[in-house]
Amino acid sequence: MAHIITETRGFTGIITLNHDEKRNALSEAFVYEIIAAFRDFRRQEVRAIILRARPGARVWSAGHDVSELPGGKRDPLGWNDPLRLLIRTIQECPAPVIGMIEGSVWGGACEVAMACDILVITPNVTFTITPAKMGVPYNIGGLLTLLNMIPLPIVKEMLFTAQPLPSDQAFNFGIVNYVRPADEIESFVENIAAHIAMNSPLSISVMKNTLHMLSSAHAVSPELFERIQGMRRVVYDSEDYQEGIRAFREKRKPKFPGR
Ligand code: KFV
Ligand code: KFV
Repeated sequence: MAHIITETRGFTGIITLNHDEKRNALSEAFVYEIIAAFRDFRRQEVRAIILRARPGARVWSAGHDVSELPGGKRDPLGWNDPLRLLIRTIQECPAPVIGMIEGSVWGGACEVAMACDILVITPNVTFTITPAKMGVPYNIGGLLTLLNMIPLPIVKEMLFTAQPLPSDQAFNFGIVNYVRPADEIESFVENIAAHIAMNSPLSISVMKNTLHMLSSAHAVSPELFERIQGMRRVVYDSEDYQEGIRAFREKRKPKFPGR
């Protein structure tokens, strides 16, 4: 059964995450559905895409499907992990993606939001980035997605405390474009999409692509890359990682030994 709803309005494609029972957790199957919708919209040459949850959703997305994270001794966020595929799909989509967000956003779903080109949120939105609650070493590209949107001291606080960042702070830090009440957000976002659709899609897609290439143009030497991967490996091989995943499954607070 499909867990997303897609719709085209004029030149705008709308993807609505619709898997409330699992709080829109990003399982592989769910992510593949979303990616397929992006592919269809590309074929239809839509000029803007709105990525949203159902009206009134308390959780926009609960992030990575924790039940699908490996048990250990393997990179939990490798190149072809569903979360990585979804992030690249949004970044490589020629049309601007507007994240329309209501409710709480967790873990990898924060990165999905930060990969969007424009963010409009309701006042009840919180962003909570949780790998440290799970003993997960977030991946390099993923940290860069966050760093490109969130000022360094703020992203550090979010990563280290795993506490929610409320909407007003997200707005004040320039992380989101607008905060709008739930009953206005839809027409507000559709208006932005309509403005985009009136402009040249060729000009827009090249500028989007170029901005992405420029913002990800960090030179990392092979040695530095291997060093970071080596540090990450210590974490996903650790007892902390095992404990983090186990605690989540057992619905209890983790007790990290720190090794
Ligand atoms: N993965 C897998 N299943 C999840 C899930 C997740 N991230 N979040 C929720 N579910 C399932 C949950 O197990 C339950 O299934 C159902 O969704 C409803 O969740 O079969 P079940 O038992 O019915 P509840 O009952 O927890 O819902 P609620 O009381 O409304 O709380 C919502 C929420 C979002 C606050 C809570 O589900 C929650 O804390 N979820 C985990 C949020 C989180 O820490 N996400 C980060 C995942 S790790 C990650 O993204 C990454 C990349 N990383 O590096 O850490
Ligand atoms: N280039 C050439 N001529 C221009 C011009 C421009 N950007 N902007 C105004 N003019 C001329 C206009 O053709 C007219 O000449 C006179 O200035 C007064 O303009 O020989 P004419 O017909 O008397 P009006 O009548 O349009 O003045 P007004 O009604 O006061 O409106 C002002 C304004 C600024 C709102 C309007 O002129 C306008 O929309 N201009 C174009 C603004 C714009 O889109 N600029 C971006 C250009 S493209 C660009 O900069 C880049 C680098 N890019 O990549 O896209």
